[in-house]
Amino acid sequence: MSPTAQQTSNRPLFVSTWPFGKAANDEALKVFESTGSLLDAIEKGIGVTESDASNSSVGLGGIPNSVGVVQLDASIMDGVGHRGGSVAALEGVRHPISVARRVMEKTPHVMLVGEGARQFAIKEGFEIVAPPAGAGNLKEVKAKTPADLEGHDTIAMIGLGPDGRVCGGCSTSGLGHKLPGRVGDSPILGGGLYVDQEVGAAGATGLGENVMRYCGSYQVVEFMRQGMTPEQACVETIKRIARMDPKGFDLAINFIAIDKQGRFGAAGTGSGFQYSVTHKGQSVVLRSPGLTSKDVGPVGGNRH
Ligand code: SD4
Repeated sequence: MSPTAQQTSNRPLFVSTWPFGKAANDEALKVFESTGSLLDAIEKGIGVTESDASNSSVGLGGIPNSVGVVQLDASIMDGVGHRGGSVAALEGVRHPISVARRVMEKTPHVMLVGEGARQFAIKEGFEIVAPPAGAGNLKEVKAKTPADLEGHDTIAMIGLGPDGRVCGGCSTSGLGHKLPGRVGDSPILGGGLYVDQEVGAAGATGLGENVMRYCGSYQVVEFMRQGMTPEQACVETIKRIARMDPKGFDLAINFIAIDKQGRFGAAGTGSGFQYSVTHKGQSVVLRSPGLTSKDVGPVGGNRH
């Protein structure tokens, strides 16, 4: 079946955010074919985006915060065992997704932040790299504020294996010009990523503040548990958030989702967004439905 039918019986299946997710998915498929590990596939696939110096919103090439420092957020989840790991505000590491995986696999914890995450990475043998030249151009950076919301394009990747295993990962440098220490939705399990071995998985990209206040990815998975298709679940999650949020549909949020039957889908605010779908023999970039105020009744916040 073609991916445009929003369902495939081909496994593994990888779905990720944005057109740049296609190269990441392609690598994930390659890694799966050589290792048979869905977690390796997700980690190495996301690693491609993290290494892409031209990507200004993932990895060390990302836009720095308001004091000129790149702080990275990442998370990973394995449906089997319902395991998760994440890092936030991590500095100087090329592959935060790999550190998140180590947190999951080698510590009794789920999340490490800031200097603690960096020290853990060092202990685990990760190289600490100096920021790229120009990253700390304070004059230029200080002229902006977090409200400029520049450069927010995270990679979230979710995958379904031939044995029904569901895994996912997420990595970002977050909002450009954010306040130091700001953590977005991407490393928050249930926010920017959620995996449920009984149901499927979801991931988010966009303005994290508008995702994490609503446990967005968790909500998408819960809607799928209630019987919605992945696309319906993404759409209904955005509608629900827009109904409650004072900003209505002016949210800049997007979701991707897969379920255990190999159905997949996405939705975003405004004109929607592009996402990538890959399985053996096919790797495509699709456009999600977009949602605006005409798609739902009154929006803009709960009233008493
Ligand atoms: C964040 N959600 O830190 C991330 C950024 C992002 O598309 O996804 N941008 O808020």
